[in-house]
Amino acid sequence: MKKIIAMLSIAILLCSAFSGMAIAKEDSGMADVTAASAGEKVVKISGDDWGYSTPFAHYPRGPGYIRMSFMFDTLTWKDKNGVIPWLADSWSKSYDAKTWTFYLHRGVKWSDGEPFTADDVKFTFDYVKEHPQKWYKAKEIDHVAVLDPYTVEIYLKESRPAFIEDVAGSVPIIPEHIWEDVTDPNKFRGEEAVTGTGPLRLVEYVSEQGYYEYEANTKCFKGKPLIDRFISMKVSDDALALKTGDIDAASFWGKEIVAKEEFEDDPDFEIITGPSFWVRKLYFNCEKYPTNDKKFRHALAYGIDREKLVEQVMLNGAIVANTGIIHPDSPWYKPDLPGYEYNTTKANEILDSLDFIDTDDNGVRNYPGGGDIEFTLFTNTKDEANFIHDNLEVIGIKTEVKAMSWKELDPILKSGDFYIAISGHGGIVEPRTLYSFYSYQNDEYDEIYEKQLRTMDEDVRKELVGELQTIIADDLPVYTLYHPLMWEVYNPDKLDTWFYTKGGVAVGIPIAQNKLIFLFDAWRYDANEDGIIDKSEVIDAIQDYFDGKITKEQAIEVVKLYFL
Ligand SMILES: [Ca+2]
Ligand SMILES: [Ca+2]
Repeated sequence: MKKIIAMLSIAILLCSAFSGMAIAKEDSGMADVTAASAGEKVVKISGDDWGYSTPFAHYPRGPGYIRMSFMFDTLTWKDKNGVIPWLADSWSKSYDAKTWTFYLHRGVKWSDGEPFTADDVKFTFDYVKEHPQKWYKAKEIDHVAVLDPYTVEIYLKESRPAFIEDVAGSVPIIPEHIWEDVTDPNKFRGEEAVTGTGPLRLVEYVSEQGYYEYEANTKCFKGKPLIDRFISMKVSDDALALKTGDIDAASFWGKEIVAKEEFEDDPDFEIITGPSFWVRKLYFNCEKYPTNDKKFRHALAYGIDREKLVEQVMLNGAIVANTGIIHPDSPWYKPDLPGYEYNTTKANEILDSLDFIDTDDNGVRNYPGGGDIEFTLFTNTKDEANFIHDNLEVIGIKTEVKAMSWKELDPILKSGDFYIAISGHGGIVEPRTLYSFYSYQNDEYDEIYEKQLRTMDEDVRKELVGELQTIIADDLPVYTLYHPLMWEVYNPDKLDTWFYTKGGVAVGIPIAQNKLIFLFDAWRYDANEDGIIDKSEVIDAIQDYFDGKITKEQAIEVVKLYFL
């Protein structure tokens, strides 16, 4: 008790010191500081059109989810160290991981002023069962019970030890009072549709220009955002736009390593390096002849020089991928899987053994007693496809490269109207990324996938996840090509809070646009990252307060951590 009183009196002393000096500052006529804090703080990034930012209308890829997550919060979230409480302060699970109880944060309000309660959580899961969100269908939910306005229990049909990672940390909660009357959520637009609890609120969206303009949600339960306005828009050249100040931050990856390097010695910019949790793959249609033949898939894998692709096309801005999909830095990674090292002799032998012989001597192998083996190679990036086109030509397989946007490519993969295609995705840090392969059907695989979901013992689960990777690497429904390296380049004068999320944002999105960058975090003052706010770090915070960079309340939060 004595200690608490001592702490309080020091804190009070500091607080009064703050207010005294704040007055002194104003009296001394520091107009520039006042003007800076009165002016709008706008941060701009580059980006495409990723659909309207609701859980039902965003484009189902990482950047679409990210733009939606600025408004819509989840029960838990992740920062650079992993899972953190968010709409839920804490949670517990039953012994079998079938019942999950969440204790919600009190005093959270939707951006229209209505209170957020356990009813909204129950409503969300009930609603999603009838109207699937872009990335979530609530299939594993049995029912949800509201115990009181701040306690909610989620009952699952089966054990789900990774419920936090797989569901609670990624399913956006929506306000019941708004969505209860919405019958076609995919088409719901306007101010009401983007009512959320998060730090920003969408105020303008222009699809053709990929233009998103967000305003700070000053009533956000995590505190007033650090910026007033956030804009994401299409620019023709990210590096150039950064230099001219048209944008304040941009993501670079893979072969853009060259553009990134331009900023390395530029004192106006900072660079952080990402986790590379993304994979580019060659997809085979496993339901159509001849790509439904595993031996044929193996032949093509031997015929593709991944090392050279990484070196010459990716300019070493990538690493050769794990054939089991999961990234080598993930705890779920299964090492030592076959890589199908470039070997045209082996490729040719397999193709010969399948009776794919160039009978008419035009350089392209023929089907037994039929025409040339010729495919359209669908892709969204031409140069990689051209490289593979040339590789396959060497082993007598003819391809025609057809490049298009993600939005055109994704439906083709889904429809199965292809033989081979190049695509990719993030999330390759968690087992749930191993869920689907478009045309690939394998009952044994599906069984192991379902089993690992329910497995409580982490070591046993890891073995099962390893088995999945082994099956993929052997069966090759996809042949993984590379994991791109990633960087965020930003102007720290505009916003200096960028970071990469441990395990990726939500379902493993490896982009540095976690909404936490918009919010004050007293722990950012732990400059030497020893988990302790030291005296010198408190002094930094107080200095920042006097420089007008943070508010009095924020400085006090740092001071409080010092006394913890
Ligand atoms: Ca031929
Ligand atoms: Ca420290």
